[in-house]
Amino acid sequence: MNITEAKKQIMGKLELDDVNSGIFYGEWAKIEGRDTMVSYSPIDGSQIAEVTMATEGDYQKVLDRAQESFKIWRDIPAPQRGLLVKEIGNELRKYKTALGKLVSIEVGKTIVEGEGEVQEMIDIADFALGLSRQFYGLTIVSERPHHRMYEQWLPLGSIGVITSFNFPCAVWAWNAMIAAAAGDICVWKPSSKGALIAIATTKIVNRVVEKFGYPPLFFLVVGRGREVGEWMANDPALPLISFTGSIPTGKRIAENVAKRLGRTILELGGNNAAIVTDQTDMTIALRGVAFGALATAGQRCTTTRRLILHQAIYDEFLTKLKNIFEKVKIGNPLEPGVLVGPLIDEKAVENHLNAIQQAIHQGGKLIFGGEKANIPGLENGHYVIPALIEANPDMDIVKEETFAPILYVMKYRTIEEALEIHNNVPQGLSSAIFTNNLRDEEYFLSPSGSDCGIANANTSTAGAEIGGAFGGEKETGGGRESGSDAWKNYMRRQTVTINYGKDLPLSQGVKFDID
Ligand code: UN1
Repeated sequence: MNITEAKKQIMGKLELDDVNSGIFYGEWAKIEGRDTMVSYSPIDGSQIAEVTMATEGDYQKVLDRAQESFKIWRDIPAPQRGLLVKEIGNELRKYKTALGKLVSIEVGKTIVEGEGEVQEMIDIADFALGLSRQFYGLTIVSERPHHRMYEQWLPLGSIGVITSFNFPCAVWAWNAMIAAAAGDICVWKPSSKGALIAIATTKIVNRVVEKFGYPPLFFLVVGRGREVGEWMANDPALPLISFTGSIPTGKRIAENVAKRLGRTILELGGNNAAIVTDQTDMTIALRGVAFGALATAGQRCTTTRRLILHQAIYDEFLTKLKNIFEKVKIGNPLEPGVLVGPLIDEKAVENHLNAIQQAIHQGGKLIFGGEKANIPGLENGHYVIPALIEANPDMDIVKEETFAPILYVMKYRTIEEALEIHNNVPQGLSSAIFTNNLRDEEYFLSPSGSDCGIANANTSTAGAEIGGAFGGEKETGGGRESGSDAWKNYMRRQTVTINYGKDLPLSQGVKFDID
């Protein structure tokens, strides 16, 4: 299917025009008088539509309205807030195909991955509904007679969510659905590469908010990253900034937010490795590594970028993996059967080519792919052939995250050595071991094992479920989003002490007799 045809199917359904407002402050800001940006499809380089960008005045209006909404929303009981989130999940179910296709058109994911993205939003809405009845706090015994202590969790405020192009709406939903159940208001700055997806998503969710008669809860500010990102990071009206993106930008945001003592959730780069031991189910390991390295054309934070193979299976595994790389279908992600779509833009293609050059220069051996891919009829798209490179763990390029399908392959002898190689990078997001050997698996999960936020056995580094807390250590930033108790980031904890006695005993036995 070509883009024109795909566009025809969905633009009307998603209420998108040739020129769209990128600013939602309770109503959509007018198109007139604002700069626009063009959204191009990485599939064929064609223009999809234009989007207006926010001025500083627009941003201020968003923040003012968000504060007004918060005053109402924070007092709605959490289980009722959950019912809104539930309905948003149901509405998204109706748009799974259309929004999923827009994800394919605007950021180049395959059709199944585009729909998977929307499924992730639906899943987190279900999760947040359940959570809305479970914002539990502890009760604490008091050292004083006739005193009671407990913890309660209260809404935090308006929160800023800055998302990346590669999960253009799912990562927003991880934040927004939990934040909404928690009683917060969400101000979203999407990647300009995924602006239309953000607009379509905001339209879908706001229809539900309006139907319930609530004030606007999900605001949108499309604009230049440098500008809007800085406004948000420096704004004390946003007690929390959740940022997904590169390590350098994350560091800048974190610094600015820290200057005003705000909170951050950072989900920055990953440089994830899979270890394959000598006792492995080859079929599972090959599938897991291929999916991890190739899905989303290597543009996931969780992409498998390093493969650490036991010497006994090294040659066999690599030959089989090379076969898969050779056969994998690269091309138009709207076509069924295609597994690797385009990179997001020409800069990403350059980064891919440069990283491979550097790897070779630093002593790596290119054993497959790496060049630009020419897809007939899609000459202006941004396609590359995934690369397999035999590398040495000390090469500088192996320690960097290149957002492209490049897999560095390394050899190990003992499990201890494998983990040393594994942990020898600045990032710490996801990791995997493929093994049937219990001792190797347990070593991988022990304190001497993987230093990542996510550690998987016999499944890929990529493709996490929303139920677990998602995020990583070291330069990945330490943030946790989506499942488990990540909701605590979006609320403020209050420790409460109640005296129901007829006296005022003080803690630590302190006496303060005023008569
Ligand atoms: C990301 O790349 O920022 O685990 C998120 C995965 C997806 C999320 C990735 N569920 O691969």
